[in-house]
Amino acid sequence: RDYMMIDGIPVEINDEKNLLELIRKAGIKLPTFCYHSELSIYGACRMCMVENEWGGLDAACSTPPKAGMSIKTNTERLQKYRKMILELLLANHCRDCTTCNNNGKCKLQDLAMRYNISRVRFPNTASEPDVDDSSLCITRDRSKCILCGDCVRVCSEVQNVGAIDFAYRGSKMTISTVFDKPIAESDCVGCGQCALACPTGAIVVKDDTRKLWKDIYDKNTRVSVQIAPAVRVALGKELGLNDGENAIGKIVAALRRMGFDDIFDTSTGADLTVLEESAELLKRIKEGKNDMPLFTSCCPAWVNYCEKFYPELLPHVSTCRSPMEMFAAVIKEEYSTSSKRLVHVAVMPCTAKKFEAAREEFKVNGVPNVDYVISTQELIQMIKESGIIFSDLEPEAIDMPFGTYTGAGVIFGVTGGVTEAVLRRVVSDKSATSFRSLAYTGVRGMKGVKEASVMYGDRKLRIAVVSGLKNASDLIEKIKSGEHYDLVEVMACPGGCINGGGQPFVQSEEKEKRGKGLYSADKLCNIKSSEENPLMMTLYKGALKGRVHELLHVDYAA
Ligand code: HC1
Ligand code: SF4
Repeated sequence: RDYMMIDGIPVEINDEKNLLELIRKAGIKLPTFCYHSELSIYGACRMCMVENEWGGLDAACSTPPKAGMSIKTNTERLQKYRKMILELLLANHCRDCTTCNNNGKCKLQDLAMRYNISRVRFPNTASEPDVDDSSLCITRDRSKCILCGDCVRVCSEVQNVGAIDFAYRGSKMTISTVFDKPIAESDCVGCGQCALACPTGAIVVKDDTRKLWKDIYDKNTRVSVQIAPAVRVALGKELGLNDGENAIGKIVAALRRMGFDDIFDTSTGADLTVLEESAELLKRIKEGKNDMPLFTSCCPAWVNYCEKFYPELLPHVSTCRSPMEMFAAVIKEEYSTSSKRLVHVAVMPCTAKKFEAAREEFKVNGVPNVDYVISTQELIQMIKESGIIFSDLEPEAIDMPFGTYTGAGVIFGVTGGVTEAVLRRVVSDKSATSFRSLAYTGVRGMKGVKEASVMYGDRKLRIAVVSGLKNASDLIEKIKSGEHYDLVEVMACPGGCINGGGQPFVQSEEKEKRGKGLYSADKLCNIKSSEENPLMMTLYKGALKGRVHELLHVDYAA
């Protein structure tokens, strides 16, 4: 076994990539702005410097651990050094913390507090706000940028989009789109991963809560809401629960107290998607045309990416609307005779859903089926504003008439979930053992690329599951060079919606807990397969009769 000394204590080295990981394993919260385990090392912020045994300084993020090494993480010199960096950053940063969208979530604010910075010795050189509000998904304010480059690296390395990059040099250095165009006119697909990675308020989720509050308070408006699968396992920690704990009952209770009139679960919409998407898959297989593989279509950032970077693949993208849009079309139909103005809200882990909701394809007479999308982060904000003590809430049930959903719908929120749900629908053996074995085909787990094969009659279905758009584009290149798949599930965010751009930021281990939370929620559902949801039959015989194509499908290739 290999050991090294950290602050005089021996720490075992396992497979830690760098000192930073080992130091954190040893229980020391070493500060950093620019280190993310999933991204390349940039080493620019210098906050993670440690002192080696010869008195030299090493950046912990870019130094590999070595047996016999000895370092100190907290000396007088390091304290001074870190304070100096923080003061320099603060001198150049706006200090309107109390009105910043990122107040309470900002790393700069957090570290300034941790290092007890009560005054800044340098003159204030902060620039005026420089806000780009053009995107429906994210808002940028360059004056709050600390040039850590996290957004640039996530956008190019994880998402293969490269919508933003460093521009200019020296004191003029900034993060910019090509030709400094508004972000909405760039290649940005709205995934929000940059906002998730941004340590300050320089990139944040677009805030739609103000207009929503207005509608909630308006007596002549009936506000219905649907809650996405991944939201239930991601807001607990911020509101006093454990990571990954399924909080759906408390969310329903909170929404009811806030004044929402009808509360539903997007998992019901996901059941509709499963039925439509499996039918489409089987039809395509039967017809044997040149339109395989079938790509899933529920992730709007993936659809945007496909439209922008691989338009020739659009005929391969499922014509199924996302669960959010299928369900919204059905809900708006159900309440179309209401005497009140109808507003339908979707609580989503995703920023790109804001864009999807505004797409022309999902409007009827110019009115969107989903009027607002509120991210998990915005929901947390609204719950806090309401003064609700979330952890004390008694869980409540969702409303009828759309009160039933299956485990298949719930697992949509984690990478591989859509595939597993579709497989539950298409396999002929519906026993518990058969469903359990589907879980072990390779579709589960947090890996960015997964493969599985399942027998359908005497045909072997080949399936790929990818999350993160870089993984998607690598797979597309493989397909283009001749690899065959029948079904490809793509989720733009690594890990799927549980790690959506609108969720509170967490480290990798916590993402896994969110995934596990959804699989536990599935276990609690007494119906596991979408076609067994009794509501489906009612819908297909009722509201959807003769209107399946109109309400549940969309042709992105058109
Ligand atoms: Fe998702 Fe979906 S799973 S896209 O990740 O298909 O956002 O949670 O609601 O629509 O159901 C997101 C999550 C979500 C849709 C479903
Ligand atoms: Fe890049 Fe996604 Fe951010 Fe757009 S939202 S800039 S695509 S990371």
